[in-house]
Amino acid sequence: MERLLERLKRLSEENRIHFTLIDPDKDDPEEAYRRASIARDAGTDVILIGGSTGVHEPTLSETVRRVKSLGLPVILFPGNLNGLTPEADAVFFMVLLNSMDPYYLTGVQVQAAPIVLRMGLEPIPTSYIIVGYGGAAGYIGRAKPIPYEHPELVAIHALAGAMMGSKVIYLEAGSGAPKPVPPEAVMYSKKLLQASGLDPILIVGGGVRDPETARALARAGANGLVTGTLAEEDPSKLAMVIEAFKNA
Ligand code: 1GP
Repeated sequence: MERLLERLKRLSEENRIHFTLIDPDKDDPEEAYRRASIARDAGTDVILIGGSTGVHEPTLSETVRRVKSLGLPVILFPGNLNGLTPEADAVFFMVLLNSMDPYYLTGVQVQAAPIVLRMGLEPIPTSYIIVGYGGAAGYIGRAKPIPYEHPELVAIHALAGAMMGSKVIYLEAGSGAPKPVPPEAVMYSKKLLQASGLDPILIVGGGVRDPETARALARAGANGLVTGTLAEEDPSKLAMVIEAFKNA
């Protein structure tokens, strides 16, 4: 069977990928199912499930089971060890590249690695880079967010992530960010990633609420867009954002 990473790579080469993020701390399994089904109808490709705080493993497993019944791939987006469940297809095996805390750089990965193996989850090596606002992920992950005004710093973090072996580079402004990752940061990152010849999948998320922003990020070179809050606050807009991102 095709591995999910290969499928993501193929999807990103054919077009672009939209991810819908569901936080199992905010939504119970039924609500998560409802939200994911709206997102599927709006054209999302992949469901990400995870959050920074309050993840209760049995609820997480039930949420993944319910959401998986919709037929979309489900990737875990864990904030910690409690974000793992064998019910999912894969896990973003992440290093929070600009964390100041060794726990988020190697500690949690060492703890998680044998569990991921035992669960049979496909690990997708991912560099997670916090920009600007940072939100709960930045605070909990003890990140030193890269200022919005320094897209060149974002780009060299992305490049370092690729050179260390990440197949996915995730630029994160933080859930509910008042300002998303600037398109310049995506553009500079894409340029360096392409120049490296490694060309991992470049994903961006946090604070994207309108089609114009989604289009600008796509044109800057993003292969993937993550939205979470939008599906909670304004599901009617979701289809427009996805359409704008994919057909930019
Ligand atoms: C957060 O990037 C995601 O990890 C999604 O952010 O909730 O602001 O869409 P939003």
